[in-house]
Amino acid sequence: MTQAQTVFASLPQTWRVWIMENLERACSPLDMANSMARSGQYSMTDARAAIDDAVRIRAGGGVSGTVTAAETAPVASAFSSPREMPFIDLTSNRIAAPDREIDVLFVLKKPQVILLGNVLSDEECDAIVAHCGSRYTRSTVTAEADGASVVHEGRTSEMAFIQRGEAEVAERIDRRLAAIAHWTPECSEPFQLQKYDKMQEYRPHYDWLDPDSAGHRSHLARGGQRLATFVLYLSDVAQGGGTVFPSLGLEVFPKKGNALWFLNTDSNHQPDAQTLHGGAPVVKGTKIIANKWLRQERYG
Ligand SMILES: O=C(O)CCC(=O)C(=O)O
Repeated sequence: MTQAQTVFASLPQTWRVWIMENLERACSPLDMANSMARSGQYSMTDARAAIDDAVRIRAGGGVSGTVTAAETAPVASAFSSPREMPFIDLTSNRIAAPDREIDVLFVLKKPQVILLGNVLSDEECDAIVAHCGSRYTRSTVTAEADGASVVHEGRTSEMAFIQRGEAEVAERIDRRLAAIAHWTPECSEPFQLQKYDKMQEYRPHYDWLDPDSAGHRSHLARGGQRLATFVLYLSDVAQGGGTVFPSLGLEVFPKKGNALWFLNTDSNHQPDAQTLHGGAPVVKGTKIIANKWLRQERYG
């Protein structure tokens, strides 16, 4: 039987075991290649080649670092094609959602950041805010170590959730956002409201979940990566409270009924480091937003 040396075979035993174990656990090959590249020991090209070799070895039932001639036959690479992404149709300056005409106010192409106007009526904003009444509690973030929800000095706002099926107005908006993003509502998290009073803020952070963080992995297991974010502005703010993107030199000010959209990943569902963003301190007024995160898979 003809055998060929593979990139996989050239790896130390620890990496070979790591790759095989992660493939066995159905981890995303791209997440794995990213982790290998981030270790500083391998280029992305070598990491991808090694993982492709391992996929072929598994498919052929091989266990060693070599592959048979049959296994070297051309097969689709685990990395070959971009994956399905939510998207906003920008062919017109107005988007016809099933129950509302939405304005496209600005578009940043890369990373994609889009400001949409007239997404919610004043009444819808007020109804969402009224629905949450006084149920707010201090906002939390996901701890990197164990995935727990913890209070953090960088996020000083208060938060409240609206679970799926809880309020007709939220369901209606959920369906509208899903239509705008060409994504199923089930592949998204419930609305998370954030209320910022004077000087409250959320310092710059990422919305994507880090596959290399133990704490984020348990969240990734429930619905996969956060591919896109909608920030719905439910109130006007007299001063401050913009959504800031420090790497892009961009600040978007809240306007009741508008929605900010951005993609958190590239077309291969890999985290985009340029999407660093935050909520600047409110100087005058109260800022209320609702976050909607679109996931790779069904959530919850
Ligand atoms: O407050 C904002 O404008 C952004 C909020 C945000 O980034 C978040 O809650 O993840």
